[in-house]
Amino acid sequence: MEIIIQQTIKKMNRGLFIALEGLDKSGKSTQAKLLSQKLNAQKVSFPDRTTQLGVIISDYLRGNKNMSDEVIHLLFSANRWEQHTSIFNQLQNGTNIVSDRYAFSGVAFSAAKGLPIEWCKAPDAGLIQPDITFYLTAPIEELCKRGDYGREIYENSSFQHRVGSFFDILALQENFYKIDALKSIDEIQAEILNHISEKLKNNSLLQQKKLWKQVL
Ligand code: Z5A
Ligand code: MG
Repeated sequence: MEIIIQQTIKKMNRGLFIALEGLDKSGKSTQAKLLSQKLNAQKVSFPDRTTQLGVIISDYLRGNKNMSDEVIHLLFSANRWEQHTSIFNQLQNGTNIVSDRYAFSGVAFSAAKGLPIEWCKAPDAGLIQPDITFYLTAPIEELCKRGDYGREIYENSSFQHRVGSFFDILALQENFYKIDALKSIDEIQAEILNHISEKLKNNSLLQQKKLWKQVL
């Protein structure tokens, strides 16, 4: 199936931009890695901890740096703008991009702290809008059991519930494709590829769009 997808994307004259969003430990990074291999895509991750801003963000997430909710929100957004031109150019050159988290994480996490949703969206308005966004979700009580849960400051269950409710709101507003994160890794990957293939059958992906231009 991935070969048919790649051939269809080639006819679009630009790359496809896919974002993976969702709750902590829902398997975004696992799926992003597999999908980027299958679609011969460039993988990007947010936060991008490799830049100077990313190092500050990483210190904050590990509890080593205090910052106001507004300042850390703007840093997360700036960390995406750092990659904007590179993502834009790669898409124009026909390279597919798979993004492990994107601006929707920014909104869900900061809104969960009490910042207004429209305020949270504003600094990311004008970034490239993903063509398809997958939303991996499952009961937090199940996801807590996975991997190294609890290492970073946001990984506690009451905060994650609030984050989840804002992801649910965004899922409706932004037309995310929702995936049950408790399925097996292979089942989820197959569902993702299937949905991409279905989306490519209509013309809705022809125009590259920008995020939230209307909020400015
Ligand atoms: N944040 C923010 O506040 N504002 C922003 O703008 C952005 C982010 C962009 C760090 O993100 C934090 O930054 C994050 C949001 C906030 N908050 N927290 N906490 P991060 O992306 O760097 O976080 P992470 O450490 O990579 O965790 P994660 O992304 O939440 O995990 P994941 O990528 O979704 O899951 P995974 O690493 O692929 O898998 C987790 C474990 O589950 C691992 O052991 C896998 O082998 C296992 N796994 C994966 N899939 C499955 C299935 N299907 N079944 C069973 N087990 C599985
Ligand atoms: Mg991850």
